[in-house]
Amino acid sequence: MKDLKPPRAVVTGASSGIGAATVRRLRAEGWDVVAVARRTYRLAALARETGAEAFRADLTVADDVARLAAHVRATGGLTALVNNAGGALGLDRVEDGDLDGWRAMFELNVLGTLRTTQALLPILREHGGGDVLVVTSTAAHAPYEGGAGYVGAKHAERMLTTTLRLELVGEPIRVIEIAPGNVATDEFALVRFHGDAERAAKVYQGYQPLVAEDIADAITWALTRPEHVNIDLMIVRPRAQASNTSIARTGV
Ligand code: 8X3
Repeated sequence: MKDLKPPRAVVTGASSGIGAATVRRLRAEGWDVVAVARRTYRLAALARETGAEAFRADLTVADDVARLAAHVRATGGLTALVNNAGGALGLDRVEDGDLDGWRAMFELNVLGTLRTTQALLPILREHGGGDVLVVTSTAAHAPYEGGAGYVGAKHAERMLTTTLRLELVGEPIRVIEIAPGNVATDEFALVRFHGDAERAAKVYQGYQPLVAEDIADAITWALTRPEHVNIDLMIVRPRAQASNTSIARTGV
């Protein structure tokens, strides 16, 4: 049995979007939360607002993740790791793909999740088990034109997740994948398009996209099922989106 009361989560990518919404929701449900991101000023504001603990770390840096694990172990342990940090860079055809962008996407989405999971999994075991939840994407399930770098990284992250579930069977650890479709957040599309706000806004025009709270809701629901229930995979899209490339838009 998981032994922490209240339960305690580490949420990565906590400074904005789905991560910040998840911190708020878990705190509202009575969880202790360690909110992890690179930007300390945003983390500090979130910590003040929610009572979460802020921890600055860059998940592409091994020493930062080791410090995070040491901190979590020394300050009470862990019930759930929410691997949310990630992102897309560019929307280029394969023939035009930017190698540095692809490398950065693999570093954060794949190796960041791997490194963080490797570092924190032993702490889940020390506390009678727990959850490894990975926020992938519908890009982890099908390609779209211009998406290959992100689609490839998210497919790899998904395979890390499904393989881990196979490897841990029999242990009291659940491995959960939440795969969001189009979620209108402040930063996902803006970062993808290198700060081009007009192009970013177009991604969400003419239909009702998901909001970060919708995914925080799914994450919280999956984490709070009875211990024998493992939500292997939840794909969550806006009603107006039938696939990565089929979106019913009006007025555009
Ligand atoms: C976000 C969905 O379609 O931009 O992960 O890849 S998409």
